[in-house]
Amino acid sequence: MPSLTSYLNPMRVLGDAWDEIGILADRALNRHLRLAVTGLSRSGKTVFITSLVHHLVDGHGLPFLEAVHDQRYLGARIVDEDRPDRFPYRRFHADLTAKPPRWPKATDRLATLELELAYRTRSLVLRQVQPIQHLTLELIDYPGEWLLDLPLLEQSFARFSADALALAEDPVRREAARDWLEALRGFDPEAPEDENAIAGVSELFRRYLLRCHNELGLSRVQPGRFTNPGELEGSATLRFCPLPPGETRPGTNRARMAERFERYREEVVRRFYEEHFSRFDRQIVLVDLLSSLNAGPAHFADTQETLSLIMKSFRYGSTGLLGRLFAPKIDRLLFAVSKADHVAPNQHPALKQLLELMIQPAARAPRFQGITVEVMTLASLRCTDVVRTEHDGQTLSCVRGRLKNEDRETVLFPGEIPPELPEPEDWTSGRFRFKEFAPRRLQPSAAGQHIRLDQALQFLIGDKLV
Ligand SMILES: Nc1nc2c(ncn2[C@@H]2O[C@H](COP(=O)(O)OP(=O)(O)O)[C@@H](O)[C@H]2O)c(=O)[nH]1
Ligand SMILES: [Mg+2]
Repeated sequence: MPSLTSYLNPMRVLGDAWDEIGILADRALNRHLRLAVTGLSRSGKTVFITSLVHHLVDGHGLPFLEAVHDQRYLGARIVDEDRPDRFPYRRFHADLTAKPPRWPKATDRLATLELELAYRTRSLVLRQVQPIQHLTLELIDYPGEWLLDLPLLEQSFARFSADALALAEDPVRREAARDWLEALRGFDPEAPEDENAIAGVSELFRRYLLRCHNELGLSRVQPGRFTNPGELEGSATLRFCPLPPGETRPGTNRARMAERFERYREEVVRRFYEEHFSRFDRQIVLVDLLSSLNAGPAHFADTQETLSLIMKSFRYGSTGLLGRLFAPKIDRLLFAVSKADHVAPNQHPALKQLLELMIQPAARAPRFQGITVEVMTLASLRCTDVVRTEHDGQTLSCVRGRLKNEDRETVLFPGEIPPELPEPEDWTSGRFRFKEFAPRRLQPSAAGQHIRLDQALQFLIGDKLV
């Protein structure tokens, strides 16, 4: 209850009244919040969702989530856990709580998980009628690679082909593309349709993209379902590849490939935007910035390019060209550097600033005026401690943890994060040495198992728990 003094303070009374009206207005809307979690492969989506649910079940270790801080949060339960498209929380949770714990296996498709959160409202009016309120939180995990397909919506098969062929000439990619390009020289697009020949050359194209994605670690790899097929694994829809220019005559190899490209564009890309993306309320994009710094300037540039493509998705529908029909309704968007436990906390401000610089140009665009964009650094599962060591009379902040596939703990100095966008000459050899850590076992009801997961939650859902 507000204290006596607050009744005597007119500003405070007004503030409380606004708060009350805000809560009541919110309660008139539906109590279902769709929070999408995305990021490129291995950016940390699975671990993020698993840790999030682990903590939300009883609200432990989340002091920065206001409802928890105010002791109004009561807990969460998973709804309809056994539906086939569900995020396999139990399995991933079992991985992280096993002795010894292991990182969950990679996933490549859209999966959802529904939680029902219970909390006590702070509304004076609602407290009289229904003091315990519920919010259904739907978490949607989907590969960020799918967002990179957005430009295909505006492209013809000829245009897609020209762009992809030019990209395959890039010095970083040329070698990986060799087998496919060679097969393409022996492939006649104007010949009568031959499904075997089409399948052969398309498969080499797919292998080229897989090499770019898995071995070279590049993220601009289109079409996204070739590397992250999800439910399209093995489907004929994926049997096409870019072709050199030429006229499309019916009954030819080219005609069949062009038709499949169009089907991909309409039934895969457009459908994803219509059925999923345009229905999300909030979105977190996880970025494994440390890995891209580790991999060098070409990868860093690729990540930057990728982020600006991803940003375009959120402005999607604001141009007349694509129509406003399924413009996203997202009102809060969080870009988060994941795995921040790879570096000491004194590096976190620079890490955050670096990501801010990377997304800033796109975030200033007009469509973003209705979206609150926030940038953060976090670790869903903290696997390290900080130790300070002396080196040449200087104090260094190092991290201590067990490296992946090693038995003992190691102390290492992972390198300094540049607070500015690094120039090519800044990449002196061995400047960044971020190593992968083994997971620490997720404990029930313990504090300090993550970094800023609660602050991320406060931004993403905190305003709905009032
Ligand atoms: N140290 C650390 N490593 C993490 C964290 N989150 C993810 N990782 C690492 O990143 C890998 C990929 O994470 P995952 O959640 O499977 O990525 P996804 O492909 O985006 O779902 C894991 O296997 C871990 O090695 C974290 O919070 N801290
Ligand atoms: Mg995953």
